[in-house]
Amino acid sequence: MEKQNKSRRDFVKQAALAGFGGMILPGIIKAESFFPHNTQFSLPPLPYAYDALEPHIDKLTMEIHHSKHHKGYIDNLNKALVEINAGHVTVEQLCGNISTYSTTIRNNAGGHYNHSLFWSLMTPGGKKIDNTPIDSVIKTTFGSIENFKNKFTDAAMKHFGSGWAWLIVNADKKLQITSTPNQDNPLMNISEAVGTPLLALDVWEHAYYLKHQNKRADYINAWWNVVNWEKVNTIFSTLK
Ligand code: MN3
Repeated sequence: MEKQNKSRRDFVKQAALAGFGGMILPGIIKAESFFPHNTQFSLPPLPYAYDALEPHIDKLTMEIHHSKHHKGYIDNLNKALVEINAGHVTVEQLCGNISTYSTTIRNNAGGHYNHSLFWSLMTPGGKKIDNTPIDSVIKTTFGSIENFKNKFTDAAMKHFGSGWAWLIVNADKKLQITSTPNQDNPLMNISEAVGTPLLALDVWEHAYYLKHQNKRADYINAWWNVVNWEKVNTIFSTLK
């Protein structure tokens, strides 16, 4: 397969040098067969409509965030992977070995993973945490749900600039609140706290500026109303 792609590339290169690259493509041979695009990642559809999280998260923010920002990370990731001739790889594998990749791949693999998770962790009207296994572990670890929410909110508020706040299960199998800059995440082997994310909050201004402008606290308070605790609990349950 690789040999075939290489000979195709060589042929295209030679054709372009000979000056008839543009001539042979239309109608005769499909351009795609000469330029094998690596499209292994594609934009996952939102599990709800763009306006479904209203009034907590507004429709326009969701639409731009998903169809422009998230799609941008995916397009850039696919492009960067073509450039290094990466074979099939999962986004989790990329993150786990991120120190061996470029900053472009780090930013965009993170952007894809983080947003895919983020969408799944929200649901219209939110889902209750009461009496789930994660409910009791949070209470044991942080004293109460209220205390956990305050600590998580605090981490999200204090994170300077663009980034994410997380609840993770760390290497010691303990719950831990942490934050990462840019599109880094706790799966990354360069992360200060490495672990499996259970809950993720995007604190980039693009996540809230249209509705809340500079008021990050208002956005975080609104976001708690749409947290999908059922999903958090599902992720947590699969780790045991
Ligand atoms: Mn974002």
